[in-house]
Formats: sequence, structure tokens, C-alpha cells
Amino acid sequence: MAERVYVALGSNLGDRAGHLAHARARLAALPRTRLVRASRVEETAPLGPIAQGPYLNQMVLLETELEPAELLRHLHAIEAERGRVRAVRWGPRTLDLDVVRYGERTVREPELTIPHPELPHRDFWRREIAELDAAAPRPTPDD
Ligand code: A4P
Ligand code: MG
Repeated sequence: MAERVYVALGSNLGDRAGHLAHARARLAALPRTRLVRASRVEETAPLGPIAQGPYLNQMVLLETELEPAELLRHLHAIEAERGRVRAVRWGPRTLDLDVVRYGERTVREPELTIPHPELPHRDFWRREIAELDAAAPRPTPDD
């Protein structure tokens, strides 16, 4: 069964909008996956301890039959295509792809934590999810 998965896109190095566009195109082409819709792109001040430039952030909603670990492997491959170098944690990056929510699942693995632990602290992520949900409200029990 396909799950509804929220993936966060972030970029603060180089052609930021181009990196996000590449990510959207690649996510839409993943096997057993549909890109349902994308939030607006917004510019956000950098969070965290490192001095760095502003980010472009965006959230997309996928429906996918990929398991969380398979999806993460694809995300890493897409990041690598944009020359992502893992230098400093929370440091500047051409493209960052994070699994924010995966259906109702909870994952606590060394390589993968779902829901993403930063979700409660990132207003822009919650705003973007609300925007995606508002575009197609979930059915209520009375429907
Ligand atoms: N990993 C664990 N859980 C997940 C998940 N739910 N989604 C693991 C994706 N990856 C997950 O990530 C390190 C490892 O986390 C991965 O190998 C994966 O196995 P990384 O992308 O190499 O390192 P990172 O991104 O520096 O660390 P982290 O903890 O993912 O940081 P964040 O949360 O990505 O923060 N400011 C603004 N304004 N906008 C931003 O988007 N992003 C960051 C990075 C900092 N400041 C920002 C933003
Ligand atoms: Mg990350």
C-alpha cells in the first residue's frame, strides 16, 4: 500500500532554485512513487550553530510504496548528483533531502529517525505541511 510521505528540500549553496527543481523532477520519477504536490518555495534564515547563507526550503508530498530505507537511499543518490559533500553537520549544502513524516510510522534506526526530530522546532516545515494538507483536506469521519 502506498504511504503518504513528506520530504523536505533545502539548499543554501550555488543555484539553489535549480537544485530544488532537480530534486522535484527526480522525486517525481522514482519507482513506485507519485509526487502529489509541492509547497511554495520559501527563503529562510539559517538555523543552527554555523554561520552560513539563507536557505531555500520546500516540502513535497509523495505517495510511495518504497520502504523508508529504500527511499533514504534514493534521497542520498539525488543529493550526490548535485555535488552534495557531507562536510560539517548542519553546515551549508547544495541539496538536503529529509524524510519528515512517513505515513503514521515511527522509525528509530541509527540511519533513520521518523518523524524527523527537528519537526517540532522548524516553523517553516510545519507551515509547508499545513499548506500541502490544506490543498486536499483529509476526509472527515462523517464523509
Ligand atoms: N537521517 C536520520 N533520520 C533522517 C531523516 N528522517 N531524513 C540520517 C533524512 N536523513 C536522516 O544527514 C545525516 C544522516 O542523517 C543521514 O546520513 C541519514 O542517514 P545529513 O543530511 O548528512 O546531515 P545534516 O543534514 O547536516 O544533518 P541533519 O541532522 O539531517 O540536519 P538537518 O535537520 O538536515 O539540518 N536552516 C534552514 N533555514 N533551513 C534548513 O533546511 N537545514 C539544516 C540541516 C541546518 N539549518 C537549516 C536547514
Ligand atoms: Mg539532512
